[in-house]
Amino acid sequence: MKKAAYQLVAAVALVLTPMLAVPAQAEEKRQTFSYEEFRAASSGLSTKYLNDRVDYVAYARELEALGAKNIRISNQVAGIINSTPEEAQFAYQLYARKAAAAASPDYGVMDVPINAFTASTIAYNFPYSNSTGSGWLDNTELHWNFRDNFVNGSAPDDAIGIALDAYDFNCYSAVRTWKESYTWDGSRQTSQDYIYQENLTTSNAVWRVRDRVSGFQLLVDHGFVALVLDHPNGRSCANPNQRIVGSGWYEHNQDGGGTWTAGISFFGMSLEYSSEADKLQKAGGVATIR
Ligand SMILES: [Ca+2]
Ligand SMILES: [Ca+2]
Repeated sequence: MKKAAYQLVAAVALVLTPMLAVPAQAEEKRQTFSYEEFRAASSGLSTKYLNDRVDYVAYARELEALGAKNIRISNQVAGIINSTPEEAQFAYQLYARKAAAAASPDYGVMDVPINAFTASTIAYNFPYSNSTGSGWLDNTELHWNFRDNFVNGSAPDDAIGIALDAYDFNCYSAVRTWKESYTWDGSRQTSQDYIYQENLTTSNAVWRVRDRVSGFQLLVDHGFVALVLDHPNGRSCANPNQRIVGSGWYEHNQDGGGTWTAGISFFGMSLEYSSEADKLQKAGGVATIR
């Protein structure tokens, strides 16, 4: 049935093509999104593919269907460094099998189990067009996921950081950040996403994650934040296809109080706490675009 329908569409398209004669440029434009449209179209993919059951390949295929290119993935704990989705998936499956075979979970610094959460850096770009122009948007994202049965969020807020290596300001400009968080079953309370931007410069950003439990659910079971560079078409600059290099970190803390201040650079993120808390930081790791 599907094949027949496809053949029919193909046949109709063949007949109509000379009549429509759409200019190539208009055809291309119709297939690109604004940033907001891209985010709306990709909403929910992290629940589908980057929650407790991880499928980097299927995730990447869906992003690519929306125009994403150059997808690279890092997940330092799983030994994944700037890998293609296929390489990342292979390594992740080995890691997950080993972790499942371990008799009991290891414990990290203080009392946060080492397998409480994972952090991945995912980098890619996609073409955009909107009312002001067109170009490419270079995304560096930090995705986190707590085990669905890990329900232990508490003060102070968790922290996420993303930092970029030096890039040519004449070619690129940091335009925006993005944030999404979900409960274990993919529910998203859009009126309250529990993520607050702490700091934003041209090369890094820090967010606070209000990891709280309600109704036996961790409100921020999984999600991501993104730091996005705009690469407009038609800029004259020395290196228009420079490799963008970014890295991300997630630090979970619990059973403490007070607050923290964050220091961040391309080489790492460190938090200074006003009072003691159980904590564990994981690095997504370095991922590049182009
Ligand atoms: Ca989860
Ligand atoms: Ca916390």
